[in-house]
Amino acid sequence: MRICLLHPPRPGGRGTNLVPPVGLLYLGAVLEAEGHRVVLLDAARTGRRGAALRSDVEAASPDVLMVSAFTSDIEVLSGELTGITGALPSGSRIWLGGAHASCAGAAALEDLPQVEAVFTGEGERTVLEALRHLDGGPRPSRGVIYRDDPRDVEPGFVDDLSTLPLPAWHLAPPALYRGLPNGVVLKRTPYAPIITTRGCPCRCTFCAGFRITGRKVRHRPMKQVWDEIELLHREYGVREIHIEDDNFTIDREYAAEFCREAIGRRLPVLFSTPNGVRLDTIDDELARLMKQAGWYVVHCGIESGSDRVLESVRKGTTTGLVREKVALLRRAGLPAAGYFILGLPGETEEDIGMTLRFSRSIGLAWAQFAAFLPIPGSEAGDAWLSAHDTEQRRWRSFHNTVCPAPPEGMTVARLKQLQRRAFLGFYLRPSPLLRGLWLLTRPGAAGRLISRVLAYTTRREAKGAGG
Ligand code: B12
Ligand code: SF4
Repeated sequence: MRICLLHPPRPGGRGTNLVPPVGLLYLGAVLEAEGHRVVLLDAARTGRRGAALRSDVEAASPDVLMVSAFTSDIEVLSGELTGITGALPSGSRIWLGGAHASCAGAAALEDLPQVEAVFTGEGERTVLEALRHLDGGPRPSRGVIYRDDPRDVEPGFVDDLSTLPLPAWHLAPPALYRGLPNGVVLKRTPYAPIITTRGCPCRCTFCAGFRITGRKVRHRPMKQVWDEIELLHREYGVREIHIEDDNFTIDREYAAEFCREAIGRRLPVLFSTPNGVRLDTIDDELARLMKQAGWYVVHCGIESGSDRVLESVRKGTTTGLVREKVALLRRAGLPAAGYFILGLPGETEEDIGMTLRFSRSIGLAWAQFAAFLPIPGSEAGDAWLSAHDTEQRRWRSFHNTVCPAPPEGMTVARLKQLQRRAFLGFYLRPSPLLRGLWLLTRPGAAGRLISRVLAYTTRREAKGAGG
């Protein structure tokens, strides 16, 4: 069959988070292995919308258009699908998977009337079963919700990651992805995201990762991971690898083994983990190994500088532990980048003040202050969404520069003001300022960095997107 994979345009045009859509590349690989003809349209990268995107889809003439979308993409995608549907050959269908589909489940069918089926969890197995169903096979028993039978079902997961082929990198050569990737800090281009493990057993209330990749941690065999890294370096000139696992260091031994392998192979590539690692999983030896392996920054999910809030969101860490581990990283020669969330449910201005002061007092090199997002499917997100009306649930505001869900008693404007204060207070100091200037020297980074700074310090409504 002819399959068109679509990474939709980000709200407002090209996003500042420009990452090859590795989930779609996994799907591309399993589809090609079954003999399907696959085209990828990455409109998040090209910025193509409206008539231009419609003609791209028309040229691909797919039997199935497979779309991967974040919740923040849904309103823009809905407009695009209205046009695209008319450009599809008769009898073709549109399927949706990815973050929004997995997090919202059957409700995603209401968001997008053109979609025939919504895929939840990891799609590599389910999508093949669903294609076989088009040829008369049985319907998949899990991982897909059809419009004509919109019951929530168990998500699909791949138990044994060693059975998966390498992502179809030829569909999205990394050199086409320029600018600021996830985590902002970048030393070398081209960069490429890879996944070494899937799943996270932790239960942070604000996170919906488990809806997509589950709570059970599964590893790819080390050899397969390194085959991919070697391929990326050799065939695509990649010089920096971004491990986008939910929690790369959750299995300390696996992470250490990865680092030892990197040290032994001596490939000229750098590493980072821009999705953030849990600080409680880092010890002296692992930090030293990461440094030797080629990490030059460690992004850390810190979330709050208030122990009361850390406990209420079930982070399972304390401010004391965070302070100790950031110091440990620095002793190993690794600057730390801290991720914080402002406006978590039940937070007060006093808690946020503690976070701001804490972020400046623990020796972080970089900090990012996201506003709480009520992600459907997460414990805190579902609680917020069920208590608020649809106008407040507009998906285009679903971005953490927009502060769509301030805690009880706080306005959107006030939370935005505190977010601005957090960024300015952190970065308007001599050493963070110098590091920011260093970033401007990175290829293609200046425009994106400036748009990102403006998004976090000024924006109240989602126009562009970035993280
Ligand atoms: C890396 C990452 C990013 C990266 C890159 C992701 C990308 N592909 O472009 C970047 C930095 C861009 C990003 C951004 C954001 N992210 Co993010 N991200 C992740 C993370 C950690 C891993 C995603 C990943 O690469 N997974 C690996 C690949 C293999 O999986 P996958 O892409 O999901 O694809 C698989 C399935 O979803 C499925 N599938 C995907 N598409 C399709 C399509 C079809 C048709 C089918 C059948 C199947 C299918 O099959 C694939 C293979 O198994 C997840 C956590 C998680 N556990 O998923 C959060 C996560 C998805 N992100 C999240 C959030 C909140 C955001 C932001 C909104 C944050 C912000 N800045 O405000 C933004 C939104 C995007 C934007 N506007 O920039 C949330 C949920 C989002 C939601 N419901 O929309 C998650 C779950 C984390 C959390 N805190 O809970 N993110
Ligand atoms: S925030 Fe990180 S540690 Fe917490 S549940 Fe999500 S992936 Fe796991």
